[in-house]
Amino acid sequence: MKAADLPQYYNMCDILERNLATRADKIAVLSTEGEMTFGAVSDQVNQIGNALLRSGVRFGECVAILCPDQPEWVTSFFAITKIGGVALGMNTLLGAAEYDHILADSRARVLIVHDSMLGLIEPVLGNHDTLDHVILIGEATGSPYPDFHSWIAEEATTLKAARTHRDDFCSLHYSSGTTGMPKGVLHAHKDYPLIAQLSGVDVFGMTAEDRTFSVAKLFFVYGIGGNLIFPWYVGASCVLFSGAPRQAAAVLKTIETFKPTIFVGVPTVYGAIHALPRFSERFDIHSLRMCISAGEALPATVWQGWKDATGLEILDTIGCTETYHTFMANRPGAIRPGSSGKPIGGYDVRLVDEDGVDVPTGTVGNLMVRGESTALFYLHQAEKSRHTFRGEWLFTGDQYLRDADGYYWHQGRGDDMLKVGGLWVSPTEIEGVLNSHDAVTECAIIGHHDAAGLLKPKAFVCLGEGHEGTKELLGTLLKLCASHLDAHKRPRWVEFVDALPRTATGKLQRFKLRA
Ligand code: 3UK
Repeated sequence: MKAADLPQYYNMCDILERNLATRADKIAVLSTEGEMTFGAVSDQVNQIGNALLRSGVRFGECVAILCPDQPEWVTSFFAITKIGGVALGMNTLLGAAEYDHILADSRARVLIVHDSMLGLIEPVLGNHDTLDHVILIGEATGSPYPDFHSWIAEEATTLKAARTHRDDFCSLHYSSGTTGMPKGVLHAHKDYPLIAQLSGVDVFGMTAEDRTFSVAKLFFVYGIGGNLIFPWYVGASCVLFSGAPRQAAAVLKTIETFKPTIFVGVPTVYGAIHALPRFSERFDIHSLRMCISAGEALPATVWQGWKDATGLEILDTIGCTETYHTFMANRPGAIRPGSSGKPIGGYDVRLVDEDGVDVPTGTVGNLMVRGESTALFYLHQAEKSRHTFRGEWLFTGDQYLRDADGYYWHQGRGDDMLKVGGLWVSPTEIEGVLNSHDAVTECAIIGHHDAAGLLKPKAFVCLGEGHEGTKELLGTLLKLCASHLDAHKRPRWVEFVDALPRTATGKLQRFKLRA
């Protein structure tokens, strides 16, 4: 599928509305907050769209959502795009300074906020004269802000979609980098059917019979793609989970209750679930036919443990906010555990050296991606945009190695790579060795300067229950490294820690370990 196959004037609310003729009465979304049919969703989308228009939102203006994953998040998102606005699903785990930046950078006119999150953002609301309305979902008694459901109650359930060009922007996603404030990535209406077809249908084979469930939240593009856009594009239902992503037992309980067929997970959650003793006997997860992973590399040991316990093979896939979704993936029946698989249809990748020259098979290079769903720039970031968006090609910042069979192996971020004794060292390789020890649940390698000021690998190690960071265990881990790694790759320091610092979306923050 190509963008040019879409009508020139296309509004992405078609992904919802294409279901109305044939399955308006089918359940579109399930959650502990209740369920809604495609017809009911469409009615509410139209009411919200009408309320936004009445509130003065015009074409191209931004409307922000700050809310846990629940039906109102979804209906608001489609309503904003339907009237030609730009939908901003805010990360629910940020601090006031970041919300302040995002409200200023996006110039959001309306904020739709859940009562449980209001306290996070309320201190900075007064800083923005571009923000006209704050609408509250949940308990609004005594609050100065209108209640969401009263705000839409009198609105008509019909609404004509704005005549958006397929290249008009319809959503804004803030991506937390390793440094600085989050960067805004704008996606166009055309990107939605593109990713749904290229990933949802062509790679994952989703059909109307499926039911998706994601631990990656809707504000994270991996989550909204896998758990909203892909299922609705084919008429499947999605399960929304408003809980914290790392509560392994709650995730299993949700699977048992709502019986999804497709699980959209991240490596840390697969690891946390696998660490629960006899989890596959204690919880009924037989409804699952497919497990997807992304966000960071899925260690082969986690892949194998999951397969042994459940019989299911996790598909490790990689995407990024800039391409919106997946561009490389392991395909069912052709999995190389520990690899990111191969490029998917619609995307080309290259591995290049520092001068932009393609590197040969077996050599680590910088990953570049080309595909039609790629964003054009970072909002208000000319400098960073020039570095990342290089004509048709996107510079991902990832380091990869392609093997002789064409599979791609992640070697860490470009900025995480270490040069030790003049030789490249990939943190991932050392972590793989440490992770292979039974006592280790997760670990991270960073570069640390020794007394002579030379960069050497340092390990931060988390241990499973019943294990202690004794001298004996330290010796065992160092011996393990010595037997599997070249001398320059062996960690010179090992620090036992309770947890590794991670971003709201679960990515390891190596810069915090370096600090
Ligand atoms: C890293 C991976 C190794 C990699 C995302 C699937 O994660 C997503 O988007 P983000 O913008 O981060 C992108 C960066 O994350 N990464 C993601 N997946 C993997 N590294 N193996 C993987 N499987 O550094 C990449 O550049 O937050 C993931 C679909 C859509 C997405 N946006």
